[in-house]
Amino acid sequence: MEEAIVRIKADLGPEAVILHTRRLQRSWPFSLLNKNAVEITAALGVNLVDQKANGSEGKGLPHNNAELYNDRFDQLQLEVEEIKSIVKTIASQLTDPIFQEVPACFLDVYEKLLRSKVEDNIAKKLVKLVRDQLSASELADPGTLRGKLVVEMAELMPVSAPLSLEDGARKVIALIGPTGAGKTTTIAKLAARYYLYEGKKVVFLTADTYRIAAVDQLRTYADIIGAPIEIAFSNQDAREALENHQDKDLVFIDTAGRSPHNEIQINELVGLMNACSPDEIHLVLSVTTKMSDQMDAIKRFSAVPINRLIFTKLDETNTPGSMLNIVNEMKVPVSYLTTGQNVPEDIKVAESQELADIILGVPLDE
Ligand SMILES: Nc1nc2c(ncn2[C@@H]2O[C@H](COP(=O)(O)OP(=O)(O)OP(=O)(O)O)[C@@H](O)[C@H]2O)c(=O)[nH]1
Ligand SMILES: [Mg+2]
Repeated sequence: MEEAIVRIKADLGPEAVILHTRRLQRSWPFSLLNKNAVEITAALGVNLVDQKANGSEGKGLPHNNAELYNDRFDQLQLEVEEIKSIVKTIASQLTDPIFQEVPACFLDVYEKLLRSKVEDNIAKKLVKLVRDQLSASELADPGTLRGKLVVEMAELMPVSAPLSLEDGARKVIALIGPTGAGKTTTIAKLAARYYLYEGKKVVFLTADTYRIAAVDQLRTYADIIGAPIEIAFSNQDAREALENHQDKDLVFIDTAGRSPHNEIQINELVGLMNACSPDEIHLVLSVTTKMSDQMDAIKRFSAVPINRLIFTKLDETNTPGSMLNIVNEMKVPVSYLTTGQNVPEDIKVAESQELADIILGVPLDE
């Protein structure tokens, strides 16, 4: 130990500080070199002048080296704890047989999926699917691997074609979902598009009569595109409104946001859907909502025969992996994605590969 310290002082000068020492028992098989060794970590430490220049003396610069190193040590200890916990998570995954004998880029992919908040079991399933289908040389190529992954993800996320309108046949579309998910805004986007770009005759029907502002919001959009709006206070009103607008191409039914925790509200919604028997019922979910709340919502709304999913607010999240979890759980195709507040611009027809790309972090194109 003394010998080592002398060498450190010779190398680093008298200011050198010992950070860590360790005695090592070396024993080499069949060797005459069996002897003890010491390992010492030393440093010249931090430049006090630089710290001052950076203005980091805010809470009082330590008065001497000992204090400075104590501070540094505490900070390092925190960092080490953090690194230990990350390593622990990754290490626990590495023991999973899935990660045996696959190239390191698999971990990259896996980590990307988890960071996007794809559920662990789905991420692992994808890794396994891709591994089983590619040869060793294909696996070694990140491009091929990613391409295959996108294909497998896309397969898990079916989409529906956009609203298709046969001549003469009216289509009734209802949007349901939790409060503030974007139902009204999405209806406005869809209606405006079909009216402006395809010249379709559109009518709005709102059953959201709990708040005056809600009716006004939809009325504003109806006024802009010059479409009629019907307000249904009861299921009977809704039936009559549908009766009165036989000549339209598209009926959009806007519903009040429902708290997934309120059974009565959900039952009311079921009643309204029965009264209107829409051709399509789209469940609108915001990707900014946390996963457990999303799962709660889909459980409650499953009382309604949902046949499409719309994901909103893709512009506001960097964890869009919840889309994959939800589609995988509900087995219902995705119809539209919305990407901002602008009516009618910020909406796109969902495509499976694009959904996969978004989840893997490809930015939304403008
Ligand atoms: N950033 C972003 N905001 C959106 C998007 N879609 C809707 N919003 C905003 O989300 C808020 C709620 O939208 P609404 O359309 O009123 O939601 P809703 O589901 O009808 O809400 P309730 O009727 O209260 O249940 C509004 O401020 C919208 O502008 C989107 O794709 N991106
Ligand atoms: Mg609304």
